[in-house]
Amino acid sequence: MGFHLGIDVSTQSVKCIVIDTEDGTVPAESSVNFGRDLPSYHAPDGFRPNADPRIKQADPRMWLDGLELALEQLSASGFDLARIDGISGSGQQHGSVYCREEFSPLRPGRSLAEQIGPRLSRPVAPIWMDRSTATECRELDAAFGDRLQRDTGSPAIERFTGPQIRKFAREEPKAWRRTRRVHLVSSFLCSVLCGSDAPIDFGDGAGMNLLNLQTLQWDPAIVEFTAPDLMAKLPPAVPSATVAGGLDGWFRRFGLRPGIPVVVWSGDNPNSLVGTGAATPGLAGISLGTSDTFFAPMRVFKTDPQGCGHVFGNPAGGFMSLICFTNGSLAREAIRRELTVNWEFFDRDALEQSSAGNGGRLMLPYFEPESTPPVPRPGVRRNYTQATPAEEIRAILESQALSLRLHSSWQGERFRRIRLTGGASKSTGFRQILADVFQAQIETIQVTNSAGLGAAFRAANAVEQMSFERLSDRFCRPQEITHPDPANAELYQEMLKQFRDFEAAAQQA
Ligand code: XUL
Repeated sequence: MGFHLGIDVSTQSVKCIVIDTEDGTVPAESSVNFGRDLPSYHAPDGFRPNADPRIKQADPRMWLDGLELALEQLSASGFDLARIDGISGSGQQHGSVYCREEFSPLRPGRSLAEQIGPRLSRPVAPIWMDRSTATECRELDAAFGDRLQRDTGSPAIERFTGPQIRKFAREEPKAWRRTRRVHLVSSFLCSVLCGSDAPIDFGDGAGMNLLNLQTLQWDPAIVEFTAPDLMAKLPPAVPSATVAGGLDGWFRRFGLRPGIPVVVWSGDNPNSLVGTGAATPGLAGISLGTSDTFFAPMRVFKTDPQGCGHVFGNPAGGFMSLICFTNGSLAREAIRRELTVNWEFFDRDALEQSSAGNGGRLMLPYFEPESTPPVPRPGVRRNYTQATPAEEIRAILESQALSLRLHSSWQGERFRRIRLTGGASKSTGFRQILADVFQAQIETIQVTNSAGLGAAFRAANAVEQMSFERLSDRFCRPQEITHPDPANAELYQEMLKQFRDFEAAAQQA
C-alpha cells in the first residue's frame, strides 16, 4: 500500500493527482492551464494559432513548463512528495515530438524547457487536432489497403502519428535526418522524468498507424514506407505495466525521491479506460473533454467497418475501442458563447425549458474539422431555422449523444452501464440525454480527471501489483447514477435514423 502520482498532460492543461491506495483517497491535486498560466506561449487552447485551420501544433516547452509548475503547486499543497512510491502519466494521444539527441540525465539548476528545448530537432509538435496529412493518408492507404486497418487497428488517420511523421520527413528532410528519436507526447514526458529515452506503451502506440496489433511490434513494412530510417528512431513498444526507469535526481527539488519507479506513460484514452473503472468487459466510458470520446474494453479484436473507430491496447490487457469526436467541449463552449448564456443555463435550465426530441431539431456542430465522421472543413449545419436558446442547446446535446451512439454501434455490444467523465459530466441535463439515447445507466465517479487517475492506477498496478479491479473498487464507486427513461427509448431510436440520414446527406453535399 502506498502513494502514487498520476500526471495528465492534455491539450489544455497539466494536472497532477496523488492517490493513497491504502484508504482510497486523493490527498493532493494540482492543475495548470496553458492558456491562463503560461500566456507567453500564445496558445490559449493549447496549440498555436495558424492561418491554415488544418495545422495544429504546440511548443513542447510549454508542456515542460506546465509540468514544472504543476509539480511546484503540488509540493506547495502541503503533501510531502517524498512519500510517493511510483509515478506514471497520461499524454494527449497521437502528437509527435522530434528530438535531435537521445535523452540523458538532467542538469540541475536549469529549467526543463531550457535544457530540453535545444535538443528538439523540430521546435513544434503536431498534435491530435492536426488535419494536414490527407496526402500522406492517401499514400498509406494506397500502399497497404485493408491490411493497415486489419493489422494496426485503424485505416490511415490524419491525426495519427505515422502520417505526421511522413509529412515532416518529406517536407523537412534535413531536420528529419537530424532527428535521433521520435516520441509521442506520453513517451517524451516519461523520458523527461527518467532522464533517459522511455518506451511507448501498446495503448498509445496503437494510435500511430505503425504498431502491428497481431504481433505487438512495430510493423517493419509500414514503418519503412512511412519515413526513411524510422525504425531506428522509434523507441521500443512495450506493455503498459513496464517500468521505464527511475526518477531523475532533478525532481528532488519538489521533494520527490530520486530513483522511484516511473512506469511508462500511456495515452489519455487508455488511461481513462482504467481510471473510470471501465477496463473490464460489460462497461463502457464516455469522456467529455476538449474532444468527446467513447471507449470500451473489447472481448474480441474487431475493427470498425466505417473506419472511424480505433483499436488500442487496453492497459489492463487485451484491446479497447476508441471513437473520437473532435467537436466536444469546444463546440459546446462555442454555442454557449454564441447564445451569451452561462453554464448554469446551458447545463440545467435549457434542458428544463425544452423537451426530449426537441421537435426533431438536429445539429452537426463542426466548429473544427471533425474526426467522426471525417469532415475536413469546419461548418455548422442545422436541419431547422428557428429555435429558442434552450432548443438550440438541446439540439447540440441531443445530436452529440446520437452521434456517440451511432458511431459506437459497430462494436455490436449493448452497453447497459456507461461511466461518464470529463468537465461536462457535471451537467445533469446532458447525463439524462445520454442515458435516454443509449438506454443505459450513466454513472459518474468522484474524480473527474480519469486520465490522471488511470495513470496513478497504472503506477500502483505496476509497482505494488495491485489489481485494477481493487483500485477501481476503492476509487471509482459510482457517485451519481442517471437512469434511462424507457418512455424515450422509441423516440430516440427514431431520431437516430434521422440523425444518420442527416449526417450522411451533409457528408455528400
Ligand atoms: C483520440 C484523440 C483524442 C486525444 C485528446 O484518438 O485523438 O481523444 O487523445 O487528447
